[in-house]
Amino acid sequence: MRKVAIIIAALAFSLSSYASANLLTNGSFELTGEAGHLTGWTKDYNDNIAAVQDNPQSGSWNARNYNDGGYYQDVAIAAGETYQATGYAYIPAGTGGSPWGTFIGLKFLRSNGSTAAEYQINMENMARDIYNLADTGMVIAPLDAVTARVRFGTWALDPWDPVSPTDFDNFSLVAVPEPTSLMLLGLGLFGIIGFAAKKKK
Ligand SMILES: [Ca+2]
Repeated sequence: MRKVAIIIAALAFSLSSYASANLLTNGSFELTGEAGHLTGWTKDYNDNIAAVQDNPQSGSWNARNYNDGGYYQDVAIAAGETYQATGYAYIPAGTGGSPWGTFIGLKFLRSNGSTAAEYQINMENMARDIYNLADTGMVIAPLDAVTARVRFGTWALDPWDPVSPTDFDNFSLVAVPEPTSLMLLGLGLFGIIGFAAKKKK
């Protein structure tokens, strides 16, 4: 019976990690590497984002945008599967010119780099001086998509500048298990329990 308990515990653990594993590298900006605390992220446009220790949502580090600029991270995904991207942005009180915007987004890309689907959460009208959550909800990767691109940044249209600085932290991209695969895993667990109970008799 003890063996079975271990197997069930292992299955439950793998199930919970499957449901919640963050596919992003360094989504919290706490890791350091060849690109400092922005390791894992790639510049999208402009040179105004740095990792700082001034205003983390958690941990010690966050990404800070000093004017306008964007970063992204690409992750290989499975077409047709369900994903969910989340992240947090902090816009201080103050006036920026208009038009400008702060966003957190998710793109699904084809193998040739073209966009198959795009989700963008615009955050400039959310509450100031707090971290606000951006959540794509559960979205299905198009059948011709091979990559998920998680993006964040602030854009401005010359001569207007955004409210500055804008802080970002705690990005996550997770694969959401389908109800059918969850059900199969559950049935597997019941099967093991049933087998163990029968064996004990
Ligand atoms: Ca952090």
